[in-house]
Amino acid sequence: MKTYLVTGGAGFIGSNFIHYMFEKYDKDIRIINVDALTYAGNLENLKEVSSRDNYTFVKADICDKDAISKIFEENDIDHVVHFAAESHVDRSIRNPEVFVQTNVLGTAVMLNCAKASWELEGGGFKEGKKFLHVSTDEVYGSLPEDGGYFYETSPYEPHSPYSASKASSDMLVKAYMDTYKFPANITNCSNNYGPYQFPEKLIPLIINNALNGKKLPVYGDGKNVRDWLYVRDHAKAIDMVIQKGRLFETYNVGGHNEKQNIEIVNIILETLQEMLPDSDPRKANVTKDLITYVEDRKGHDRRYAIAPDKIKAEVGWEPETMFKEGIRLTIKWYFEHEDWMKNVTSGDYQNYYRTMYEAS
Ligand code: NAD
Ligand code: TDX
Repeated sequence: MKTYLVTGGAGFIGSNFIHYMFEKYDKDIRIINVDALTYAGNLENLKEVSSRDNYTFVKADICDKDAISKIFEENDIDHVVHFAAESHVDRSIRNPEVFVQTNVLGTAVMLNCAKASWELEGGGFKEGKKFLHVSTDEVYGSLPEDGGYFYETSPYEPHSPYSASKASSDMLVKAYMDTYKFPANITNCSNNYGPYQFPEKLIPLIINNALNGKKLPVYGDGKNVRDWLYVRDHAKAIDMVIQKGRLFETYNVGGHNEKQNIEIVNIILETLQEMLPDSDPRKANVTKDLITYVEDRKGHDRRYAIAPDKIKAEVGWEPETMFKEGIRLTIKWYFEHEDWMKNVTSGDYQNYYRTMYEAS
């Protein structure tokens, strides 16, 4: 039985990954989830798995060397799946330090503890171990509007404090692979959407605001392009890279689904109109009049697009969920989880929202 140490498993992608893994492998794996439960971590995301014998939650900060090495001392970890990070670009523009702390230092602690636990006395590493570092396409910078893709060989050119911190963490993983032959893979994925995404990110923010008749803030001219991937497809890609990816390689993961932000907002409005019954009073709120162009994000990258050719050729992964289907599944999930949204938008979220969108 393989033991997975998942970091950041109480966040958006981490919790989707844990659900995916238990649905696929059921009792044949063990998962230890280590998460500091920042504003973005929510144990409610995992309530269906929390009573499993083969699931353990540890509340700890990945920067805490003692706590992390204790997990490695007490368990024979086969695979680390490293999601834990500060993940929101706008927050990184306002408060970069915590991004360096968690994303760079935290990754260094995870690498060091895994290395110490996995290395053999005579050199090399125990058989079958792997550290999967979950990263982003934002490390490659921005593409021109009229073409081009990010490949694994594209140069790193991060612009935001978030992407600079993720690029630094990728470089650390690369340095461990080059220096120690540390068994790892890096995946660089495009924008995810789906259940359990915190409503600071574009898609859940627009769904939530539209349902509440609140303005829909679109940065700049709304024509920035992102390449959207349904989160379950990302979870599957990570599992496949753990199983089949060649050690020391990087794999780009993307949806072949480029859309301008304004297109995303319009699709959400149209889908909400289709899905809400006429009897639902919220239906009247959902109109294009809510769209409000606001000041652009500082240093806003214009376009991201992934060429997922390598992961398809070597690992056999391809995106499966078409955007039309994925956005319906996502909206349906938010319809069915109104309490989840109420809980995460109470308290601190209100302060964040006021400072971010209503202060100027
Ligand atoms: P998220 O913000 O939803 O979740 C992050 C999780 O990490 C939370 O549960 C939080 O409590 C935890 N965490 C934060 N700091 C921690 C610390 N110091 N110690 C332990 N736990 C800590 O993020 P997400 O969107 O699920 O992203 C997960 C990973 O995937 C990140 O590394 C991110 O860079 C990467 N990624 C995200 C996307 C995307 O579209 N969301 C795309 C590509 C890559
Ligand atoms: O209110 C908004 N209005 C708006 O126009 C918000 C929150 C965003 N936007 C724009 C900015 C981006 O062009 O929408 C686009 C998507 O924004 P986010 O959802 O904040 O995602 P992005 O900045 O592209 O980064 C995401 O994808 C890559 C994740 O947050 C990162 O963690 C991941 O690495």
